[in-house]
Amino acid sequence: MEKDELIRNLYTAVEFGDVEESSSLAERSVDSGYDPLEVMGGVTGALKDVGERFGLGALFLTELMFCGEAGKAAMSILTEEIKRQKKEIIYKGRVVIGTVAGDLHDIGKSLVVAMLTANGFEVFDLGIDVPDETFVEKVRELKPDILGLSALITPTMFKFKDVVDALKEAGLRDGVKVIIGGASVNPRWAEESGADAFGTDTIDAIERISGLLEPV
Ligand code: B12
Repeated sequence: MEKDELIRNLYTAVEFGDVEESSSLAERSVDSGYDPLEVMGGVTGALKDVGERFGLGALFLTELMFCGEAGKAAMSILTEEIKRQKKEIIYKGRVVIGTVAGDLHDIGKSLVVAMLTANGFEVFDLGIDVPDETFVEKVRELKPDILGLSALITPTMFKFKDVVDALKEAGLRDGVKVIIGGASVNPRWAEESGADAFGTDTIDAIERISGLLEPV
C-alpha cells in the first residue's frame, strides 16, 4: 500500500474506532519503512476531527471512546518505532499528566494524552485516581515543563489546589507550569486552585500548553 493511501486508511480506522485496523495499519507502515512521524499525522487528524464532532454533539460517547482507543493503539506502535530507530525526537516539551485522587474519569484525559503525543510532546500518563504525593514525586523525578491535572466531579476538583499546594510545599512549584481540565472546570477554578491555565478540550490543551512553554 502506498504511504498516502495508508495514512488515509489509518485516518478512517481511527475515525471509526477500529482498534484492530488502526494497529494493523500502524504495523504495516513500520514494515514498509514509512516515516512514523509522518504517519502519525493520520492519527492526529482523525482525533482532532472526532473531538470536534463530539463537541458539536454529532458523536456518542462510546464512539468517542473507541476512537480514542484506536488512536492510542496506533500511536503506541508508531512511538515504539520512533524509539527503535533512535530518531532524534525533538520534543516540544515534557508533560506529566493524570486524573486526580478519587476521580476515575479517564476518557478525556486519554484523548488529551493521545493528541499531545501526536503533536510532538513527550507525555508521561500517570493514569487515574493519582495521589497528590505521586504527582509531586513524578514532578521531582521527571522534571516536566508541564503538569496536567484532570478532574470531572465537583469533589475531586478541589484536588487541583491540594496538588498545587503540595508542589509548593516540596519547593517544586516554580519549576513547572500547571494546567487543569475536565468537563466542569472553568478559568475560575484555575485561578482559585493556583494553576497556570485551564484547557477546554484537546485542541485548546495543545494551544494552552504551547503558550505556557513560550518564553516570556
Ligand atoms: C463517562 C462518565 C463516567 C464513567 C467514566 C469512565 C471512564 N473510563 O472515564 C464512569 C461510569 C466510571 C463515571 C463514574 C462517575 N461519574 Co461520571 N460521567 C461520565 C460522563 C458521561 C462523560 C465523561 C467523558 O468521558 N466525557 C468525554 C470526554 C472527551 O470529555 P471530558 O472528560 O470533559 O474531557 C475533555 C475536556 O474536559 C478536556 N480535559 C479533560 N481532562 C483534561 C486535562 C487537562 C490537563 C486538560 C488541559 C484538558 C482536559 O479535554 C477532554 C477532551 O476534549 C460525564 C458527563 C459529562 N457531560 O461530562 C459524567 C460525569 C462527569 N460523572 C458524574 C458523576 C457524578 C459520576 C459518579 C459520581 C457517578 C456515581 N454516582 O457513581 C461516578 C464517579 C466515579 C469517580 N470516583 O470518578 C457527573 C459529575 C457531576 C459533578 N459536577 O460532580 C457528570 C458530569 C454527569 C452528570 N451530569 O451528573 N462517569
